[in-house]
Amino acid sequence: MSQPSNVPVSAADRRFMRLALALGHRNLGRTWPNPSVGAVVVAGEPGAERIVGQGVTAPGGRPHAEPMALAMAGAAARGATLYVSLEPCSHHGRTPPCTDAIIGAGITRVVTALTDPDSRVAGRGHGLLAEAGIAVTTGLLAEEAARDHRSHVTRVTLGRPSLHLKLAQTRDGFAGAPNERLRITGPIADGAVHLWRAHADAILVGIGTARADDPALTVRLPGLSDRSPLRVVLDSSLRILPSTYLVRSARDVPTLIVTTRRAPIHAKRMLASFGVEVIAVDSSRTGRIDLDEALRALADRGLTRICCEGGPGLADALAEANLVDVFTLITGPTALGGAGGLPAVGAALQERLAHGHLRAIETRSLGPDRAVTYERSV
Ligand code: AOF
Ligand code: ZN
Repeated sequence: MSQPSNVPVSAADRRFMRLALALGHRNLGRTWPNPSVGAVVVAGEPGAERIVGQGVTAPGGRPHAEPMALAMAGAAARGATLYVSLEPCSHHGRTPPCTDAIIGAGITRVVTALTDPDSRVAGRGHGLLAEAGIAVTTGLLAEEAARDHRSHVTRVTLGRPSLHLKLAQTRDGFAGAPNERLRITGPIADGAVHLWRAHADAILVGIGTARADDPALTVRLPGLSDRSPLRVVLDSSLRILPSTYLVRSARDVPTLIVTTRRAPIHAKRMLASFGVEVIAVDSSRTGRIDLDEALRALADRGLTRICCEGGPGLADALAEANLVDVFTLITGPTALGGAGGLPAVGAALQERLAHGHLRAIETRSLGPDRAVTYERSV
């Protein structure tokens, strides 16, 4: 099979790929089990380019981005360039492969950001396009694309979803004061958290947080209130109470509880009567939920992007099990001093940070709060 020829890319190529990435970014959290891909069709000579089509993977994962962009372009796709944030698929799924649609539309150049690691594609998409005489350039803005497609790559290569851990701490490092509900972060940081939620397939918390904070874990941003993802609680012995908001509101926003096989049957029945789904996985040697198994079970259901909102106990267990792909630590302006309770960053997470397993990639001011985001370095 002929291989793609990597011709030099121009500033315009970068601009159009940025647009494809931005389009794909929009539907993050809505396309699982599929990745959210962006595609742009550009016609015209260099210096006089016109965007004639755009597409993003539809909610639920189908149609794919490329046929949407090609349909918008119509006859203008003939002789045009297609920019796409992931290698076009070459397999016969629920619809014919995107490579057929691209060749059929008369596209003469394809620029992609990332090779699709899905074993049904894995370079075959690029190869088929090149074989059809299309000029193929790969790897443009690959680093940016790898961030948005991290979930797809992790699910396909490791069989688990990607995990973004978020923790808030006081200025002196506490997760909060004992026996007291304390707001650590302000409204601007809360807005950022809600946007992460909207871009996740599921939000994960431990039973400690579910009981202590009684959170809603919904997206409350104007225009995005329909983007609340699935809410997942890890609860090894089903200690969750029917009065918990996550249980009471399960008919409005789906809630899934992951437990162990030793959970009492009456608790399962109670939860089912509220519309809460319960799945059981193996427990670890210490009798707690095996986190690898729990994440695998979520991936088996098609979930690819998990945002974990704590608390500190679950966060540290995830760090210990080496399951944290991205970590955001938000620090508020208030110090608790002697009134402080549990430290937000536990020993295992501290160690991962100290040894550079998680390295800082971004620092943002969110009103009076500061958010540092770290990424897995290997
Ligand atoms: C594309 N464009 O917009 C997306 C792609 O189950 P299917 O048939 O929909 O195929 C899913 C696979 O297609 C998925 O695992 C990934 O490899 C690819 N996703 N490919 O050409 C798109 N979302
Ligand atoms: Zn496709």
